[in-house]
Amino acid sequence: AAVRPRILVARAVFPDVLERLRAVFDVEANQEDQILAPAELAHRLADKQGVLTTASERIDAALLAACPQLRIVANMAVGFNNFDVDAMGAAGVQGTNTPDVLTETTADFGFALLMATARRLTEAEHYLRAGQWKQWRYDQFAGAEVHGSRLGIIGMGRIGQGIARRAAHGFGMDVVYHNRSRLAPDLEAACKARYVGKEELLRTADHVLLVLPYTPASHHAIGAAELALMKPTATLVNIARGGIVDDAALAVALREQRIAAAGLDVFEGEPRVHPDLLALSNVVLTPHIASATVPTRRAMATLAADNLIAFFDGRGPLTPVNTPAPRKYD
Ligand code: 8YV
Repeated sequence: AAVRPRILVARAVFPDVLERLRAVFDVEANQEDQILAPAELAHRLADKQGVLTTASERIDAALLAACPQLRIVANMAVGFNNFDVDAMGAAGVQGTNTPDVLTETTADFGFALLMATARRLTEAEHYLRAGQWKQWRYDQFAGAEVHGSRLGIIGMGRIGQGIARRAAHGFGMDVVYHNRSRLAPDLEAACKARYVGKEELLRTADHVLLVLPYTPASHHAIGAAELALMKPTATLVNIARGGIVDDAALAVALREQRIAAAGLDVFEGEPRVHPDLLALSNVVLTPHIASATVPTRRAMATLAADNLIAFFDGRGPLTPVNTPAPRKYD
Protein backbone atom coordinates (compact mmCIF):
# COMPACT_ATOMS: atom_id res chain seq x y z
CA ALA A 1 0.00 0.00 0.00
CA ALA A 2 1.11 3.54 -0.70
CA VAL A 3 2.49 5.54 2.22
CA ARG A 4 -0.28 7.64 3.70
CA PRO A 5 0.41 11.36 4.14
CA ARG A 6 0.89 12.42 7.76
CA ILE A 7 -1.53 15.13 8.92
CA LEU A 8 -1.91 17.16 12.08
CA VAL A 9 -5.36 18.38 13.08
CA ALA A 10 -4.30 21.31 15.25
CA ARG A 11 -7.62 21.94 17.04
CA ALA A 12 -10.59 19.83 18.10
CA VAL A 13 -13.03 19.18 15.24
CA PHE A 14 -16.24 17.21 14.74
CA PRO A 15 -15.45 13.51 15.38
CA ASP A 16 -16.92 12.40 12.03
CA VAL A 17 -14.71 14.90 10.16
CA LEU A 18 -11.73 13.44 12.01
CA GLU A 19 -12.84 9.93 10.97
CA ARG A 20 -13.05 11.09 7.36
CA LEU A 21 -9.44 12.24 7.57
CA ARG A 22 -8.34 9.06 9.35
CA ALA A 23 -9.70 7.02 6.40
CA VAL A 24 -7.03 8.48 4.08
CA PHE A 25 -4.26 9.95 6.25
CA ASP A 26 -2.11 9.08 9.23
CA VAL A 27 -3.70 11.59 11.59
CA GLU A 28 -2.38 13.12 14.78
CA ALA A 29 -5.17 15.12 16.39
CA ASN A 30 -5.10 17.68 19.15
CA GLN A 31 -8.55 17.08 20.59
CA GLU A 32 -7.67 19.12 23.71
CA ASP A 33 -9.49 22.38 24.22
CA GLN A 34 -6.17 24.17 23.97
CA ILE A 35 -4.25 26.04 21.29
CA LEU A 36 -0.78 24.63 20.60
CA ALA A 37 1.93 27.16 21.45
CA PRO A 38 4.19 28.04 18.46
CA ALA A 39 7.07 25.80 19.63
CA GLU A 40 4.69 22.90 20.29
CA LEU A 41 3.02 23.36 16.90
CA ALA A 42 6.45 23.35 15.19
CA HIS A 43 7.41 20.21 17.11
CA ARG A 44 4.22 18.38 16.11
CA LEU A 45 4.54 19.48 12.47
CA ALA A 46 8.20 18.49 12.11
CA ASP A 47 7.27 15.17 10.41
CA LYS A 48 3.89 16.18 8.86
CA GLN A 49 2.95 16.90 5.26
CA GLY A 50 -0.35 18.62 6.01
CA VAL A 51 -2.18 20.43 8.79
CA LEU A 52 -5.73 21.54 9.50
CA THR A 53 -5.61 24.86 11.37
CA THR A 54 -7.94 27.52 12.69
CA ALA A 55 -7.31 31.25 12.66
CA SER A 56 -5.51 30.81 16.02
CA GLU A 57 -2.44 29.02 14.64
CA ARG A 58 0.20 31.31 13.15
CA ILE A 59 1.98 29.94 10.06
CA ASP A 60 5.13 32.03 9.55
CA ALA A 61 8.68 31.70 8.27
CA ALA A 62 10.02 30.44 11.61
CA LEU A 63 7.45 27.67 11.76
CA LEU A 64 7.95 26.73 8.10
CA ALA A 65 11.72 26.46 8.61
CA ALA A 66 11.07 23.85 11.30
CA CYS A 67 8.66 21.84 9.12
CA PRO A 68 10.52 20.87 5.93
CA GLN A 69 7.97 18.25 4.86
CA LEU A 70 4.92 20.52 5.15
CA ARG A 71 3.06 20.98 1.84
CA ILE A 72 -0.40 22.26 2.74
CA VAL A 73 -2.09 24.26 5.51
CA ALA A 74 -5.91 24.03 5.41
CA ASN A 75 -7.40 26.84 7.48
CA MET A 76 -10.86 26.32 8.97
CA ALA A 77 -11.74 30.01 8.43
CA VAL A 78 -12.31 32.31 5.50
CA GLY A 79 -9.86 34.85 6.95
CA PHE A 80 -6.22 33.80 6.71
CA ASN A 81 -4.32 36.65 8.34
CA ASN A 82 -2.70 33.91 10.48
CA PHE A 83 -0.81 32.90 7.29
CA ASP A 84 2.39 34.60 6.18
CA VAL A 85 1.39 34.02 2.55
CA ASP A 86 4.74 35.19 1.16
CA ALA A 87 6.72 32.86 3.42
CA MET A 88 4.39 29.98 2.54
CA GLY A 89 4.72 30.71 -1.16
CA ALA A 90 8.51 30.81 -0.95
CA ALA A 91 8.54 27.54 1.00
CA GLY A 92 6.27 25.89 -1.57
CA VAL A 93 3.44 25.47 0.92
CA GLN A 94 -0.17 25.58 -0.27
CA GLY A 95 -2.70 27.49 1.83
CA THR A 96 -6.48 27.03 1.69
CA ASN A 97 -9.43 28.70 3.45
CA THR A 98 -13.19 28.11 3.78
CA PRO A 99 -15.04 30.75 1.72
CA ASP A 100 -18.73 30.68 0.77
CA VAL A 101 -19.86 28.02 3.29
CA LEU A 102 -20.01 30.60 6.11
CA THR A 103 -21.20 33.66 4.18
CA GLU A 104 -24.91 33.73 5.02
CA THR A 105 -24.49 32.54 8.61
CA THR A 106 -21.88 35.22 9.28
CA ALA A 107 -24.07 37.86 7.62
CA ASP A 108 -26.95 36.76 9.90
CA PHE A 109 -24.74 37.30 12.92
CA GLY A 110 -23.53 40.68 11.68
CA PHE A 111 -27.12 41.75 11.55
CA ALA A 112 -27.88 40.22 14.95
CA LEU A 113 -24.97 42.11 16.51
CA LEU A 114 -26.08 45.34 14.84
CA MET A 115 -29.60 44.89 16.19
CA ALA A 116 -28.41 43.92 19.67
CA THR A 117 -26.08 46.93 19.80
CA ALA A 118 -28.49 49.54 18.44
CA ARG A 119 -31.36 48.28 20.62
CA ARG A 120 -29.20 47.76 23.75
CA LEU A 121 -30.32 44.16 24.09
CA THR A 122 -27.68 42.75 26.44
CA GLU A 123 -27.54 45.86 28.62
CA ALA A 124 -31.32 45.63 29.10
CA GLU A 125 -31.17 41.93 29.88
CA HIS A 126 -28.45 42.43 32.50
CA TYR A 127 -30.65 45.10 34.12
CA LEU A 128 -33.63 42.76 34.24
CA ARG A 129 -31.61 39.80 35.58
CA ALA A 130 -30.10 42.04 38.28
CA GLY A 131 -33.63 42.70 39.57
CA GLN A 132 -33.44 46.41 38.75
CA TRP A 133 -36.64 46.53 36.66
CA LYS A 134 -39.22 48.26 38.84
CA GLN A 135 -41.47 49.90 36.27
CA TRP A 136 -41.77 51.00 32.63
CA ARG A 137 -40.19 54.31 31.75
CA TYR A 138 -40.47 56.29 28.53
CA ASP A 139 -36.74 56.46 27.89
CA GLN A 140 -35.74 53.11 29.33
CA PHE A 141 -33.13 51.52 27.05
CA ALA A 142 -34.25 53.75 24.22
CA GLY A 143 -31.73 53.02 21.48
CA ALA A 144 -31.05 53.90 17.87
CA GLU A 145 -33.35 53.16 14.94
CA VAL A 146 -32.23 50.37 12.63
CA HIS A 147 -34.89 50.20 9.90
CA GLY A 148 -34.73 53.12 7.52
CA SER A 149 -31.39 54.36 8.83
CA ARG A 150 -28.10 54.51 6.94
CA LEU A 151 -25.79 51.51 7.16
CA GLY A 152 -22.15 51.97 6.18
CA ILE A 153 -20.34 48.72 5.39
CA ILE A 154 -16.54 48.73 5.21
CA GLY A 155 -15.36 45.63 3.33
CA MET A 156 -17.81 44.56 0.65
CA GLY A 157 -16.89 40.96 -0.02
CA ARG A 158 -19.32 38.06 0.11
CA ILE A 159 -20.28 38.62 3.76
CA GLY A 160 -20.60 42.40 3.37
CA GLN A 161 -22.92 41.90 0.40
CA GLY A 162 -25.01 39.43 2.43
CA ILE A 163 -25.44 42.03 5.16
CA ALA A 164 -26.26 44.74 2.59
CA ARG A 165 -29.02 42.56 1.06
CA ARG A 166 -30.56 41.95 4.49
CA ALA A 167 -30.35 45.66 5.32
CA ALA A 168 -31.73 47.00 2.04
CA HIS A 169 -34.41 44.42 1.33
CA GLY A 170 -35.49 43.46 4.85
CA PHE A 171 -35.04 46.70 6.79
CA GLY A 172 -35.36 49.40 4.15
CA MET A 173 -31.94 50.76 5.06
CA ASP A 174 -29.94 53.16 2.92
CA VAL A 175 -26.75 51.14 2.37
CA VAL A 176 -23.43 52.74 1.53
CA TYR A 177 -20.15 50.87 1.36
CA HIS A 178 -16.43 51.35 1.09
CA ASN A 179 -14.09 48.75 -0.34
CA ARG A 180 -10.68 48.45 -1.99
CA SER A 181 -12.51 48.25 -5.31
CA ARG A 182 -16.01 49.06 -6.46
CA LEU A 183 -18.44 46.21 -6.99
CA ALA A 184 -19.64 45.39 -10.49
CA PRO A 185 -22.90 47.25 -11.24
CA ASP A 186 -25.04 44.09 -11.12
CA LEU A 187 -23.70 43.21 -7.64
CA GLU A 188 -24.26 46.79 -6.45
CA ALA A 189 -27.83 46.63 -7.75
CA ALA A 190 -28.48 43.25 -6.08
CA CYS A 191 -27.68 44.67 -2.65
CA LYS A 192 -28.89 48.23 -3.40
CA ALA A 193 -25.60 49.61 -2.10
CA ARG A 194 -23.84 52.81 -3.10
CA TYR A 195 -20.06 53.21 -3.13
CA VAL A 196 -18.70 56.15 -1.10
CA GLY A 197 -15.32 57.26 0.25
CA LYS A 198 -14.35 56.10 3.73
CA GLU A 199 -14.66 59.57 5.21
CA GLU A 200 -18.15 60.16 3.79
CA LEU A 201 -19.19 56.74 5.10
CA LEU A 202 -17.92 57.48 8.61
CA ARG A 203 -19.45 60.96 8.70
CA THR A 204 -22.90 60.01 7.44
CA ALA A 205 -23.66 56.42 8.53
CA ASP A 206 -25.94 55.75 11.49
CA HIS A 207 -24.32 52.33 11.83
CA VAL A 208 -20.84 51.34 10.68
CA LEU A 209 -20.18 47.65 10.13
CA LEU A 210 -16.69 46.22 9.54
CA VAL A 211 -16.31 43.10 7.38
CA LEU A 212 -12.90 43.62 5.77
CA PRO A 213 -9.87 41.32 5.82
CA TYR A 214 -7.10 42.06 8.32
CA THR A 215 -3.93 43.07 6.49
CA PRO A 216 -1.10 45.51 7.31
CA ALA A 217 -3.19 48.12 5.43
CA SER A 218 -6.28 47.58 7.59
CA HIS A 219 -4.45 47.60 10.96
CA HIS A 220 -6.23 50.21 13.13
CA ALA A 221 -8.34 51.28 10.12
CA ILE A 222 -10.70 52.53 12.84
CA GLY A 223 -8.77 54.57 15.40
CA ALA A 224 -9.29 57.84 17.26
CA ALA A 225 -9.34 59.96 14.07
CA GLU A 226 -11.95 57.77 12.36
CA LEU A 227 -14.10 57.50 15.49
CA ALA A 228 -14.05 61.31 15.71
CA LEU A 229 -15.67 61.51 12.27
CA MET A 230 -18.62 59.34 13.30
CA LYS A 231 -21.96 60.70 14.51
CA PRO A 232 -22.33 60.82 18.31
CA THR A 233 -25.47 58.69 17.86
CA ALA A 234 -23.70 56.07 15.69
CA THR A 235 -22.96 52.45 16.45
CA LEU A 236 -19.88 50.51 15.34
CA VAL A 237 -19.97 46.74 14.71
CA ASN A 238 -16.84 44.62 14.11
CA ILE A 239 -17.26 41.03 12.91
CA ALA A 240 -14.02 41.09 10.87
CA ARG A 241 -10.82 40.80 12.94
CA GLY A 242 -9.38 42.28 16.06
CA GLY A 243 -6.65 44.77 15.18
CA ILE A 244 -8.79 46.50 12.56
CA VAL A 245 -10.16 48.60 15.41
CA ASP A 246 -7.89 50.33 17.93
CA ASP A 247 -9.68 48.91 20.98
CA ALA A 248 -8.13 51.39 23.44
CA ALA A 249 -9.25 54.35 21.30
CA LEU A 250 -12.68 52.79 20.91
CA ALA A 251 -13.07 52.45 24.68
CA VAL A 252 -12.27 56.16 25.09
CA ALA A 253 -14.80 57.14 22.38
CA LEU A 254 -17.48 55.00 24.00
CA ARG A 255 -16.76 56.27 27.49
CA GLU A 256 -16.89 59.88 26.34
CA GLN A 257 -20.00 59.11 24.27
CA ARG A 258 -18.39 60.34 21.06
CA ILE A 259 -20.21 57.39 19.51
CA ALA A 260 -23.24 55.71 21.07
CA ALA A 261 -22.38 52.02 21.19
CA ALA A 262 -20.28 49.20 19.76
CA GLY A 263 -20.86 45.51 19.02
CA LEU A 264 -17.68 43.46 18.91
CA ASP A 265 -17.22 39.80 18.04
CA VAL A 266 -13.44 40.11 17.57
CA PHE A 267 -10.72 41.79 19.64
CA GLU A 268 -7.07 42.79 19.49
CA GLY A 269 -5.17 40.00 21.23
CA GLU A 270 -8.27 37.84 21.76
CA PRO A 271 -9.28 35.87 23.81
CA ARG A 272 -8.02 38.71 25.98
CA VAL A 273 -10.44 41.66 25.88
CA HIS A 274 -9.31 45.20 26.64
CA PRO A 275 -10.34 45.86 30.29
CA ASP A 276 -11.64 49.33 29.39
CA LEU A 277 -14.15 47.73 27.01
CA LEU A 278 -15.27 45.25 29.68
CA ALA A 279 -15.99 48.15 32.03
CA LEU A 280 -18.46 49.81 29.64
CA SER A 281 -22.22 49.23 29.42
CA ASN A 282 -22.71 50.56 25.87
CA VAL A 283 -21.00 47.56 24.26
CA VAL A 284 -22.17 44.11 23.20
CA LEU A 285 -19.26 41.67 23.40
CA THR A 286 -19.28 38.14 21.95
CA PRO A 287 -16.46 35.54 21.77
CA HIS A 288 -15.78 35.30 18.01
CA ILE A 289 -18.96 33.36 17.19
CA ALA A 290 -20.17 34.94 13.94
CA SER A 291 -19.81 31.65 12.02
CA ALA A 292 -20.99 29.50 14.92
CA THR A 293 -23.97 27.45 13.84
CA VAL A 294 -23.71 23.67 13.84
CA PRO A 295 -24.27 23.28 10.06
CA THR A 296 -21.81 26.06 9.19
CA ARG A 297 -19.04 24.94 11.51
CA ARG A 298 -19.52 21.42 10.11
CA ALA A 299 -19.33 22.76 6.55
CA MET A 300 -16.15 24.70 7.39
CA ALA A 301 -14.47 21.63 8.92
CA THR A 302 -15.58 19.46 5.98
CA LEU A 303 -14.25 21.94 3.41
CA ALA A 304 -10.90 22.17 5.23
CA ALA A 305 -10.71 18.35 5.28
CA ASP A 306 -11.73 18.14 1.60
CA ASN A 307 -8.95 20.58 0.71
CA LEU A 308 -6.42 18.22 2.31
CA ILE A 309 -7.93 15.19 0.60
CA ALA A 310 -8.12 16.82 -2.86
CA PHE A 311 -4.58 18.18 -2.54
CA PHE A 312 -3.00 14.82 -1.72
CA ASP A 313 -5.02 12.77 -4.22
CA GLY A 314 -3.73 15.01 -7.00
CA ARG A 315 -6.89 16.98 -7.80
CA GLY A 316 -5.34 20.10 -6.27
CA PRO A 317 -6.71 22.38 -3.55
CA LEU A 318 -10.42 23.26 -3.77
CA THR A 319 -10.23 26.78 -2.28
CA PRO A 320 -6.56 27.92 -2.50
CA VAL A 321 -5.39 31.25 -1.15
CA ASN A 322 -1.98 31.18 -2.86
CA THR A 323 -0.06 29.69 -5.75
CA PRO A 324 3.12 28.48 -4.06
CA ALA A 325 6.46 28.26 -5.81
CA PRO A 326 7.32 24.74 -7.00
CA ARG A 327 9.26 22.90 -4.32
CA LYS A 328 12.90 22.18 -5.06
CA TYR A 329 12.59 18.47 -4.28
CA ASP A 330 9.19 17.75 -5.91
C1 8YV B 1 -13.64 31.16 12.57
C2 8YV B 1 -13.41 33.32 11.21
O1 8YV B 1 -14.61 30.66 13.45
O2 8YV B 1 -13.75 32.39 9.09
C3 8YV B 1 -13.16 33.22 9.76
O3 8YV B 1 -12.33 33.99 9.25
O4 8YV B 1 -12.95 34.20 11.84
C4 8YV B 1 -14.30 32.34 11.92
O5 8YV B 1 -15.27 31.86 11.04
C5 8YV B 1 -12.38 31.36 13.35
O6 8YV B 1 -11.48 32.19 12.74
C6 8YV B 1 -11.71 30.02 13.59
O7 8YV B 1 -10.90 29.62 12.55
